[in-house]
Amino acid sequence: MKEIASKIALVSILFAILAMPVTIAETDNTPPSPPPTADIAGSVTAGVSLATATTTKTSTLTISGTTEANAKITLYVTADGGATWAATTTTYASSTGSWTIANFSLTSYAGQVVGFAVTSTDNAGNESTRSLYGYLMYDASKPTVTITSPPTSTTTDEPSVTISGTVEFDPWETTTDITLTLQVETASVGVPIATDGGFVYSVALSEGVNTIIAQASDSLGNLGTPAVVTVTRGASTPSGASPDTIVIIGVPSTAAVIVVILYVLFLRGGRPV
Ligand SMILES: [Ca+2]
Repeated sequence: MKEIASKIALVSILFAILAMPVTIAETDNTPPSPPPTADIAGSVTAGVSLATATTTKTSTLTISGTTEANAKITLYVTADGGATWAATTTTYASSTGSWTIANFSLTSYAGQVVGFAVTSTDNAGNESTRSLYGYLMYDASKPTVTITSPPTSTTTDEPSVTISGTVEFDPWETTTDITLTLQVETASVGVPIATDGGFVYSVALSEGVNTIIAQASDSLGNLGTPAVVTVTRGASTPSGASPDTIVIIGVPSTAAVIVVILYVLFLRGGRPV
């Protein structure tokens, strides 16, 4: 009897255990919505696609937006047109859902078109899909001008000198992005650049020392270091010529040649040249 009573007690305990309420924790596997694209704003304007990427010489990006309260925001960067995305920095949204990633440095991406996107991650670790901000390129490099001829400290009796040289610019730039200026004393002129970066231009000389400065900038205003040569014109002005007008001249046009001939005829009082 005692054995039967023990078995009954054991069975009762088992039933009691089975009758206990069981609590199973629910797992949150649902990722949050991605940060709304329309709410994302950046300190540097970005193009919405790779083809429309903007260019900037500002070295940092501040980006902000909204998401669900207290969620983690991760900034992703692609440098291969969106094929791969790398998580970079993170921040947390406020209790109202606003977030800001301030002064993200662009210097390590100089010269590359990079895309930016953000995700939202909830407290359970579920990460949303990416919301694209856009594409941009950081360009802080300046064009470089070299005057190859004449050498500095040149002396000449000629009333003008031909300046030749080269401009080096970034691979993503074309000559239309570059502005080249030649300055002789106080007069300056824009000079066309060949597709290979070369330039040839003739400038008039005053008597004495002429300081000639070549300087180039890109479309963002990155201004290169000036190249400088001095050319000294000797005092051998032919009698009758007028040396007091200093102008920058380019390749003479037919009209300019006609004007000069008429001027010489005028000086000679109509006598044959
Ligand atoms: Ca540049």
